[in-house]
Amino acid sequence: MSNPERGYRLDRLYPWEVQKGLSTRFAGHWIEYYEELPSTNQRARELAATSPPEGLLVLAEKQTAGRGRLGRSWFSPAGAGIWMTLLLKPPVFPPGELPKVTLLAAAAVARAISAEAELTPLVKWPNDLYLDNRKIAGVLAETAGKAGSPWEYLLLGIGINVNQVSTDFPGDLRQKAGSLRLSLGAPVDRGVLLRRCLAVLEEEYVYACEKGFVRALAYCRQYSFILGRHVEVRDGDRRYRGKAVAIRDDGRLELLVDEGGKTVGIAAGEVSCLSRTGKEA
Ligand code: BTX
Repeated sequence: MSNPERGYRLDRLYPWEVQKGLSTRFAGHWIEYYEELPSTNQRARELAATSPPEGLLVLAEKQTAGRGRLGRSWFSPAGAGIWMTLLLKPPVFPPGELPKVTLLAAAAVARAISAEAELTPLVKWPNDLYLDNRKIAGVLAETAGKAGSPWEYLLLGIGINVNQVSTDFPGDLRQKAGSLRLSLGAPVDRGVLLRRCLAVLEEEYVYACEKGFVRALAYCRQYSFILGRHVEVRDGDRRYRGKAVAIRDDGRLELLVDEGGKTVGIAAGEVSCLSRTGKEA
């Protein structure tokens, strides 16, 4: 419901307004806009089967079944955040590159937030952004396409908590989720931020297509939430505890494990930071 004290709920990310002043070559030149969708990634997957142009953006004011990784849900209330999926058609990325693509998108969104809101989000490998110890954004990168060429499209699903206040989050998220507004102390213009996200995403993507992921990975290392910290990583049934020492060039997290002092490279997983006593920090 609209609340006059929180005027942000009244604004909309209408495509014609988003596209005014958009400086990209293709990202966001076509926008499918919805007041409400189950999930922008799900809609993007349907669209991928119809051979859409590269750069198509699926945008929703609200998601009723927003998705995170491993079937988790992503809370996406109306008008408070940016919930979008950008369809790209990379010439070369095989599926094994998805972890790096995810980090690339996280780095691009972090750079866009730094530029527009003067905040410095940290990248929490493998796919989230944190500010003030709270999760403020997440990336869900997937592939899709016509039958027979399922890797034709890259679906970059991105959720950014922009203008929520803490009471906007349900109880289970209130302690761990943040928003740009909560960190900045003032609301942020979603349209301006969205334009900047599209510009930086396109720039990083074009750069990576030509020169690889070096630059995006360097950003993730420099502004990492976990490097140097003692962490637990859960990857399916496996659990590792140790110090996060590096993000490798292939996007894997390198962990110096507590037992045996060996290093392992982990492709995907859920990271919790531990205190010195070994408890979750
Ligand atoms: P993730 O699996 O890393 O994180 C999901 C977890 O994050 C949830 O289990 C919950 O604990 C927490 N969470 C849920 N919603 C929020 C929120 N709004 N803010 C902070 N924490 C939250 C992260 O997955 C990837 C999320 C991508 C979301 C985008 S939105 C547009 C696109 N469409 C779609 O369905 N998903 C993507």
